[in-house]
Amino acid sequence: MTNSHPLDPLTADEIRQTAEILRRDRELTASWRFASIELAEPAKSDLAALEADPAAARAAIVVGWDRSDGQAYRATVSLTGDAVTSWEHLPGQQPNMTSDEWHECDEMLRAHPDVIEALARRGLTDMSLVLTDMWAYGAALVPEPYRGRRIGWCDVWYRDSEQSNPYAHHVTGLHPVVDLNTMTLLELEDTAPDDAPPPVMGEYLPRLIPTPLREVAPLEITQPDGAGFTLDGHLLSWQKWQLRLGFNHREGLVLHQVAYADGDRYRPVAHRLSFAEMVVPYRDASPDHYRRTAFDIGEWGLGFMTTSLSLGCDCLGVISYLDAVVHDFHGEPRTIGNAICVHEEDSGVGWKHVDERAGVEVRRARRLVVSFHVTVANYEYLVYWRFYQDGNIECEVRATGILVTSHVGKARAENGVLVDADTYAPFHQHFIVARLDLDVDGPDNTVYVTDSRPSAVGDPDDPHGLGLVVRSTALRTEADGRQDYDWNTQRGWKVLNDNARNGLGTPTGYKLVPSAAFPALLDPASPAYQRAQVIGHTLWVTPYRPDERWPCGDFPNLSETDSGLPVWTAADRPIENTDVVLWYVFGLHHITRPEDWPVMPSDIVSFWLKPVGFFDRNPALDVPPSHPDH
Ligand SMILES: [Cu+2]
Repeated sequence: MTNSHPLDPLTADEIRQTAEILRRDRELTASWRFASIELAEPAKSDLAALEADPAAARAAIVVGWDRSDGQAYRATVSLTGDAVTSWEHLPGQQPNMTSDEWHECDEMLRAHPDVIEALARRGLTDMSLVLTDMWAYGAALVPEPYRGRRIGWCDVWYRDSEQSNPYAHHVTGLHPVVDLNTMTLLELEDTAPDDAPPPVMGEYLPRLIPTPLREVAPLEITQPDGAGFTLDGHLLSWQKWQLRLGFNHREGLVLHQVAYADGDRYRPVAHRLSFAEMVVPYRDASPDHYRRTAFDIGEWGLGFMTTSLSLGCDCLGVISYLDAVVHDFHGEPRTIGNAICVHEEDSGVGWKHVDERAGVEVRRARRLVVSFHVTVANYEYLVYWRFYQDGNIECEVRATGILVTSHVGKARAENGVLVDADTYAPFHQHFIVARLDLDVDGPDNTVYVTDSRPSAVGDPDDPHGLGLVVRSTALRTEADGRQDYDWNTQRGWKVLNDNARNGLGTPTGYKLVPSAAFPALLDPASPAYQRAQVIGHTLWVTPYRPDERWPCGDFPNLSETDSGLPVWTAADRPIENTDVVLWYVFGLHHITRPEDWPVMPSDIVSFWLKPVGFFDRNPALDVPPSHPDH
């Protein structure tokens, strides 16, 4: 029997109970829809007391709306108290889109006579081969008569056969605009009515591709004595690492209370690590693409789109899986089996030296991997958090799946690349905002920007100009905390605890090693930038506030401006020697290639958190040697 913990995600029963309490106490009608139901996570300051209390209170946060008038509300529901404890009207806000609406919209459009007729004009008559794909978009681009309503716009796709790639043939020029509350077609844009999709090879299933499969030798990972980690409920322990796994509809996997054992105590490294937003502007201004600015976390939710993993395919070796529970828009729980994967991996050589007398001394490196996979319509994001024996934490993201394409027609050919016959893939960017609530040896930390600066020839103390100085500058307020990467100084950021000292007498710390960072390359006046001003900097630093979770605002769906980080940080609050949260913006600057078609080989990006003076020496000295015969 595993004890529950105040940070454990809501169970299926708790989700059901939350919906029932809210329906009962607020007398909700049949037109009510649940956008999100999640654990009301205890504030950091309350956690210790709650952990010690077996009857600790549990609560849920609900966001929903009434389809009949479009009004949205946010509620807190006490599960232990069986009551609604807060109810907030959210005028002018659109809660996240739901996959139920996406499916309803697809069904409605595929049965709509105007859509059927528009497709027939192109020679496309089998509606079972049609997929319509609804996107959310920015308020500034919604046609004037529909402003303020819950609006989606759609692509129409046509597949060759039942099992064919649904995203192989874009029906270019055809875009339904839909009111999602009345579920009615408002407009059917049709700018290329006679264009039949060209023949392409857009398939990836073995039986549909024109190439025989290559031969590969079997490769199996075995751990004869089982895995080296233990998973007790949501508490994960492996060698010297310990952490707690969380999950919600929006962030998907959340890592809590990450700590490293030093002697007989666990030293905190991070209180909470997650992805808080993903912004994907497509950089093509043509009628088929100008509305494509996806907020995959704020509009759709990584948790809602998490897919089940399969052994031997998604993860290799001795695996433990955790299920996750989300819900539909009626508040009914939905369990995602095998949503989170935990396993160990060999990671090559960890350290090595060859000495004439002592001989070869070498250690294999091992890492603990916690991962989940997300399918956002045509695209996949695979997220891996990796914990190493030397104290490093690596966060890797793989992007794969099917590119968005259109037929060249009116497309702006300079904004993308040809990937198949008359088939063009626009350039785009995937900005991911990682929310890193580090607690290095406790909550009170200071972030320092580190810049490497060379000496100049002629310095009396350094006549050959060889010296390199690393200047560390404390970030004292939120204005300082807006940081951009600088290649010329190999800029990085250290999170130090100035109240703690290592054995060398210097503050203990972790370093954010920036990689996969790139500039927004968007005019700040553009509607896309206005909604996601977070992408204007590589790093933002804020003081911890439990309710500051979403960098582009609580409700980026159909938003006009970014009501998150730019608004919070306008107060320019102090961030020195306090509980800091780092918001790191990284991702993929996706200049599409023919090789990304018909299914994209994983594009891989990552960033690292590395100990810097957290330990007195290499903490992996105690890793035992492997047996050479194995
Ligand atoms: Cu991409």
